[in-house]
Parts: sequence; C-alpha cells; structure tokens
Amino acid sequence: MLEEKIEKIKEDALAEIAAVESLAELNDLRIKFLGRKSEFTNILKSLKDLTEQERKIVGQIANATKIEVESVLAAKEKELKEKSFDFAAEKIDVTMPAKKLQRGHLHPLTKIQNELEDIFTSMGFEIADGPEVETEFYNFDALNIPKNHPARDKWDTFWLKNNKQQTTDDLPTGQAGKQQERILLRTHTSPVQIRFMQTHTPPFRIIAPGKCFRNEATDATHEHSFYQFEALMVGDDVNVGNFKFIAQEFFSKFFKKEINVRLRPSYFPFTEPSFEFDISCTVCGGEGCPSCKGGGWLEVGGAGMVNQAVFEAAGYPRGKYQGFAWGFGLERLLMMRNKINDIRLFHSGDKRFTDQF
Ligand code: FA5
Repeated sequence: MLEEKIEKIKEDALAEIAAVESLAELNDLRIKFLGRKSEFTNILKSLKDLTEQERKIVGQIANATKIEVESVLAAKEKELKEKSFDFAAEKIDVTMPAKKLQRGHLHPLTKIQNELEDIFTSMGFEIADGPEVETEFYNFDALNIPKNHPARDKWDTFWLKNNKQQTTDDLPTGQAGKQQERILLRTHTSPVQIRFMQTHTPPFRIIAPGKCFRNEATDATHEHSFYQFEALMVGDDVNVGNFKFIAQEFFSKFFKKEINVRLRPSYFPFTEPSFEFDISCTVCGGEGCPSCKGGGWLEVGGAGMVNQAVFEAAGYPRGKYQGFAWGFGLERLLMMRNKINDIRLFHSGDKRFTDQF
C-alpha cells in the first residue's frame, strides 16, 4: 500500500511540475511534495514501523522516487530560469565611460624635490642629509655665526629643551669641555655642509634638500616650516664662474627654457664673498613684464664662496680648498614656476590645491 501511495505522489508531482510556469510556484511544489511536513516525508518517517524486509523494499522505492522528483525539479528550475533571463537588461555597454578611480599621488613639494634631485644627480652631484633637530654648533657656530652676533637675528629660531644628559663625547669635534650643547629646529639646510665636510675630503659636489623651521609670523611668502635646497661644491680651484654655470644649467633645465643668472652682492657669515642670485624672468625672459614687476629678474636665493672659517670649523686646513654654496626655498621656486600666490597652500591639506599637481 505504501508503494502505491509513493507511486501516486510521484505521478502527481511530475504532472504538477510539468504544468508550473514560475520559479515561485515551483518552489511551492518542492515544499508540497518533498518538504518536512509533506506526505512523502511522513511515509519516510513511518518506515521504522515496517518489518525489515518491507522496509528494504519500500525504502528503495522511496529513495528512487525522491531522486527522480528532485531531478525533475532541477530540470524545470533551469528551464524557467533560462526563460525568465532578460538579455536586454543584462546587456553590457562597453562604450560607456568608466568610473574614475581616485588614486593617491605625491605631494607637489615631494615631486619638485625629486625633479631637482634628478637634475643635480645628472650633473654629478650626490645627495646628502642631516637632522631636522640640530645643535647650536652645526646650525650657527660652525657656520661662522657666533653667539651674540647680530647675524643670528636673520634666523628666528625655535629653541628646544635639551633634557639629555650629555657627555663630552656627544659634543662636536673640538668642542669637548664646553657646556651642554643647546638644540634647536634647524633654521636652514646649511648645517648639512658641516656634517658632510667632517666626514668627506674634497673634491665633491653635494645637494641637501630638507625641511627648515623659523619662528616667524606667516604670510603669503613666509611659513614657519618650509623646504630649502642646499648645494655645495668644493675642490682645489672651484670659483664663482662654476657656480654661475651650474646655476644657469640647473634653472634652464628646471624651467625648460634658457635662463640667465645674475649675482648681487650680499652678506652671509658663512660665505665670502656672498651674493643674492636672481634668474631672468621666466615669463618675459628679461624684457620686463607684470610677473617680474617690470624689472626683468626674479629673486631666487643666497649663495657665495665658502668662508675659510667654515672650512676650518669642519676640520679642513685654512686656505687649502675653494668652494661655493647656495640655498633657496623649494616652495618659492614652485610658486614661481606654477604661479602660486600663497605659500600657505602647500601645508593647508586642501585637496583642491594638491590635486592640481
Ligand atoms: C639662508 O637660509 C642661507 N642658509 C642660504 C645660503 C646657503 C646662502 C648657502 C649662502 C650659501 P635665507 O635666510 O635667505 O638664506 O633663506 C634662503 C631661502 O629660503 C630664501 O631665499 C627663501 O626662498 C627661503 N626662505 C627663507 N625663509 C623662508 C620662510 N619663512 N618661508 C619660506 N621660505 C623661506
């Protein structure tokens, strides 16, 4: 009798599955014929009450029926899915513009620093580095700017508390026995000159890009933290002509046009003679235009022949070597090239600004 019941369930199931037209109806039939509360499941539960021999026969029939109904359900499901697939809606338009990916990029100052490093290394310069927290010796004394000298006023300094217990070994060469060294945030990249010379013998040519700090009020052309770019070339007979040539080469490469360099007398304690150097206006080439306020020249930085007192502080014999040094601000150079009117934009964190580079 159970066999007949199973046969009847199978017939009904196959007939109803064949007639079904939607996936939802098909699912209802799955529950109706094979679900937990279905007649078929009840029959399976009652198998335990049969004799062993009966259970074997009916069990086999029930199993075969379940497999058959499940496979018919699966075939019907596949057929209905294919029928309901909306090819028009699933079409991919390969001509549609793609979503723009937001990608990070280097900060404009990092980019200009890389660019400058590439130009200088192509001219045989090495890259040197020094600490941002400096000692008074490297930032001032060794650069011929002694304590209480009025020249120190040029560099408004952030002095730091020095809590380190110092031994005389910590003091720079020739300073043993002096009182605890005062520390500060370096006001320029020139201390790197001394650090490099202490460990190298001329001839050499180096650049030292890096961050500097000055305790001064900010405005459109002044920041308390900014980047400088130092260059130093030392040998037996390095002269001002070498400086002028290298500067002209560098600026012509940087601005991608021929640039002239002009020197004006100036004063820095660590160079003698000292210059302020200007480049021919990058817009009018020197004729005079609104960009250069009619003068034809743009002020770029400071330079000069290394003072022999500086060589001496670095451990070289006085008079043995000649060299030139220069320093200029990275932000100001980029402002000049890209017509940026406020230095404070660089550290503003404003993506509308940085995304333009
Ligand atoms: C110096 O700092 C010298 N160490 C440069 C030097 C090196 C001269 C080697 C001779 C030989 P000065 O204070 O002028 O010089 O600064 C050099 C450049 O740093 C300036 O021309 C300017 O471009 C930049 N700079 C100085 N102060 C600021 C500031 N507050 N904000 C932004 N840029 C600054």
